[in-house]
Order: sequence, then C-alpha cells, then structure tokens
Amino acid sequence: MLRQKLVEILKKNREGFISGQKLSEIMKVSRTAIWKQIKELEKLGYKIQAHRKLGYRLISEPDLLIYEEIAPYLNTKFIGRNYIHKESLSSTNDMAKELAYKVPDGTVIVAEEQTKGRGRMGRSWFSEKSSCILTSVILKPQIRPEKTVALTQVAALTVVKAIEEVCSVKTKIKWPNDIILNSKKVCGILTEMSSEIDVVNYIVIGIGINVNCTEFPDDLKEKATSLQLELEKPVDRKKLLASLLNNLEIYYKEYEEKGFESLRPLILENSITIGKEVRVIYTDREIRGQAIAIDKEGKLVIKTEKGEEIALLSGEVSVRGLLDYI
Ligand code: BT5
Repeated sequence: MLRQKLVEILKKNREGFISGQKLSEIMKVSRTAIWKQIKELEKLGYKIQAHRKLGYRLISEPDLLIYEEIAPYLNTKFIGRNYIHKESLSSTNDMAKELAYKVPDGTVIVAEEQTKGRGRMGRSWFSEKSSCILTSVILKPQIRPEKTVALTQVAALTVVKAIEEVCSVKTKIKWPNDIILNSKKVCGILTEMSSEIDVVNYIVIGIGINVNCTEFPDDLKEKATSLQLELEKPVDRKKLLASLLNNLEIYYKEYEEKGFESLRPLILENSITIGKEVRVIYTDREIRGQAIAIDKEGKLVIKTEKGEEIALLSGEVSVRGLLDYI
C-alpha cells in the first residue's frame, strides 16, 4: 500500500521534485521509510532522480504488470486486490493451483514470462517475455461443479469486452476458449478446477493474450496473431489487464447473481462458431455438423450430418471449421 501510494504521488508530481520531508508528512511515515521505498522502486525498474536538497522526481516507470502500475486503473472490489506478480513462472495456472486454498477469492497471479505455459489437453502456450498478458484468476464460487463450464464463456466475453474497451476493436469468441481477431487467435483461456462431487473448491481461469509480441514460431504463424500486429501499434498492457479484471468482476457477479442465462445472448452475439459447419475432434474420432447453439450450461450444441443434436463439453474436444482453423 505504501509503495503504491508513493508511486501515485510521484506520478502526480513528475514535473518537479518533491521533498522527502513532504512525502513523509503526506504518507505519515519517516523519511527513512520513504528512502527505503524509493530504493525498492528503483529495484523494480522505476527511474527516480534524487537530489539532496530538492528530494525525488520520477523520470520513468517500468513496462511491467506490477500492482503499483495496475492499481490506478483498477476499480474492482475483490478481483486483483490480492495480486501476485512474478518475473518468471513455469505457468501462472500452476502457481494459482498451488496457492488456491491459502489465498482469498479473486487472487490474481501475473507473470512477465512463462517457461511452461499450458493450453488444454497437454498442449503448450507460447509467449514472449514482457509483451503479453499471462494471468490466472482464482475464484471460489458457491456453485455445483457442472455449472463451471459456463465460466470459460464468461471469461471469453470478458476478454472481448476488455479488448474493445482499450483497443476499440471487435474480437470474436471461437467456442470454447479462443479469442479471434482477423481470423487468427489472439488469446486463449484455460479453466481448471478442483471440486468434490457436489461442491467446487476453487476455479482457476488462466488467460493468455498476445498483446505486443511480433514474432511467432513457424507452426503458429498461420493461426496466431497479436494486438500489436493487427492494430499496427503497441497496446498498453497495463490498461488492458486492468480492464480485463474490471470486466471480469462485472460479468462474474452477474453470472453468480443471475446465472449464465443472463449473459448467454451477449456471448452468442460475439460468437464466431455459431452457424458454422464444423469438425469436432475427439481423441479417437471426428464428427461433422453445424454449430447451432450454446446451451444453458455453456455447452456447444452441434447438429450432426445424421441430424442428431449433441452438446459438447469444453474440456474434451477441439472444434475446427471444415476448411480452416476457425
Ligand atoms: C488455450 O489452449 O488456448 C489455452 C491457453 C491458456 C494460456 C494461459 S497463459 C496464463 C495461463 N497459464 C498457463 O499456463 N496457461 C494459461 P488450447 O485451446 O489447447 O490451445 C493451445 C494451442 O494454441 C496450441 O496447441 C497452439 O496450437 C496454439 N497456441 C499456442 N500458443 C499460442 C499463442 N501465443 N497464440 C495463439 N495460439 C497459440
């Protein structure tokens, strides 16, 4: 809190110096405490000019998704109020699962880099250091396990809204967990949970957004893109992450209070899958049909070539267009 307040004051006064004495009066701590916090900020990458008589002046802040940089844009009550930022992690979802029982509802884990980023079904998630958003949100809803399928859809809607808010561009949801921009994947969502037979212990929603990365490995070039590549200008990761958490709290609350039904029209409106001829790929077989609806639980309903209707659970299948990825 102290450090966050200090950053706020330094940012407001960046035109000139502010003395250690004044800072200590405003913040009601000793000048030594201020000096210690300044040193901490420097370690985090803030450039601060220090003058023996005049005090301190902020020159620049780091492009890192640390709490001090996100907090000014955050207007949530609980999501992101316990916030863990790491330079490097194997996977934010892994850390979230390790901590889930020990931390409050709404805890957010953010990493600048992932060394073993994960997708669904053992697949991997590529990222470039400090140019993406790699985050996991721990939620502890009072719902039955089967109700959580819809939460991936709620998270997907959140990503669409946040990108629209910050970048003024419309993206689409490819059921269940891809966000598509100009026919390429710009974000993936990995929802994992721990539950008993009739009660959810916790849910981890992992979100990876390609924000400012400009190079993808050869096998991804055809189907992956970033916001910067599509918009031809860099995007503010800090504002986007804050908007993501703000919108997640809004939609998650609505989901908890009114149920998935209340958000389903918006999700359908933003779907790129509905109406499409698709192939449904199971581990051992493939079915073709038309995607006709997302049901009350968030499952995708397919009308198969034989005229049969089947509802798909997100964890078990891949859905592809007949000719391409979408
Ligand atoms: C996903 O899985 O799309 C879920 C991705 C979730 C990533 C976040 S990052 C924060 C949190 N921590 C984690 O460890 N994971 C979450 P899936 O639908 O299985 O798609 C994976 C496939 O997408 C891969 O097999 C690649 O083909 C492709 N892919 C990998 N990296 C990509 C990227 N950066 N952009 C677009 N596509 C990618």
